[in-house]
Amino acid sequence: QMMKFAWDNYKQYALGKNELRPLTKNGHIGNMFGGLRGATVIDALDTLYIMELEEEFQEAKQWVEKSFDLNVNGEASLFEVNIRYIGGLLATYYLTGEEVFKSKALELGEKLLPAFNTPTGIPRGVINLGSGMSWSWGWASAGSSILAEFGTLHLEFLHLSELSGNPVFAEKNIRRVLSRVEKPQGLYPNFLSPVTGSWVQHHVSIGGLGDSFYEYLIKSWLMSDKKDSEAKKMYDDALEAIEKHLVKKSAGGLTYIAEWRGGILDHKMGHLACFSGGMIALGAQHSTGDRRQRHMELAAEITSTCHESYTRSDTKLGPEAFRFDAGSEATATRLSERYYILRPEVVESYMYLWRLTHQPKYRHWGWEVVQALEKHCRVEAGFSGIRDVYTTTPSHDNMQQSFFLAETLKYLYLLFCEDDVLSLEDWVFNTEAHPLPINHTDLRA
Ligand code: DMJ
Repeated sequence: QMMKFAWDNYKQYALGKNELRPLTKNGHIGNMFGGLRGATVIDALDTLYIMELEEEFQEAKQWVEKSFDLNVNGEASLFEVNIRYIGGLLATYYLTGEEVFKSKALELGEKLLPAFNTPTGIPRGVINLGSGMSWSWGWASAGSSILAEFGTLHLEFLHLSELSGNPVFAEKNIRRVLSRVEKPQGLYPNFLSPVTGSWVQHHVSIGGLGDSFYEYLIKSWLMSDKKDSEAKKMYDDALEAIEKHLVKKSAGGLTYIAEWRGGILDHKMGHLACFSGGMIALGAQHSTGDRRQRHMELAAEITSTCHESYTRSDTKLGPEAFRFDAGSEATATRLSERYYILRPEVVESYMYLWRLTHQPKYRHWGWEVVQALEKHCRVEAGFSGIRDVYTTTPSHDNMQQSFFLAETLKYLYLLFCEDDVLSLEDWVFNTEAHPLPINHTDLRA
């Protein structure tokens, strides 16, 4: 019902725009997708399909067939177009077998390739989908590319090669550069020059700017049916460095993953970093002995800390970032970090931890989120983010993010489904929660 409500309102007031503005009842286009439209349609497709909202799925599909225009000109984020559009189209193709989704994914994939024309082959972050010109984000120091952006392409690109028979996508491999460059204390900083292949700044984070790079290492290995041992080793080594240098316990006994700035720890976790509970639990399934137990404990502790960040607020939704310094324990200390924009990472970890442990607390925690969303984020025409999780006086941000339909609602749904709905044995979720099939080589033989 939440998904239907979110979709119906988007359809009524914003179909063809990128997101719904649920207070003003109109659409938002934004500047991340380079003139592409319908981000919410593409992000919602597989969720509608999985939830068996058939009529709504047909509405979305019709929009793709009739109105989704790829001949656009504008500055797009390579990362966002890949995870939302290519990921959404690929997943829907694999779920339905309908050609239109495959052909649009391949056509769009081709348009992203010029971003890789750099001296190192590390792509730049922004591309004009019409001219193929690419450049770095103005805010990224010294023309650098971002770890979580160039490190979050591989899953989709492997499928583009598999479906097209053209190896060019799979060959866009960033690991050649990453394996050569020296990693401070074994950690991967977030900013790398696509020209020289060296780090531009020593900021390390498992949250924003770093997050999905780690996720795509372990998921690349899983998606390859455990053949891509290079990815597994890089993941294992990175996690070991993170455990050694970034995992901390607060005075009140909460485990968290700090950020690192040139050797100095920033005792802060972003909401984005809360996906890591799920990732570490998923990876732990494939370790043995002590290591498996240690990683399952770490995953459960981080997920519990993220739950604390929700329960310590008045709305029972968590802030954008929370801190563990100057007496704070999993609470936001800055006004600018008190907002919640319908992000999925905490329920994502609940879903993985539920599926991997079957401890009922994860479903209880997920249900708390459902109730809080209904109470504080549902408005007359959709769901909206809120500006301050620490007050129940509503201040909505007037934005229904497309990832709310792609991820937050999908993970909540999967949390309450049987384990064989999109089984973790057969699917990996891209970082926008679009399911991609695992390449089970034994079945193919
Ligand atoms: C999503 O687009 C993806 O989950 C991405 O990896 C991080 N940010 C948003 C959701 O918070």
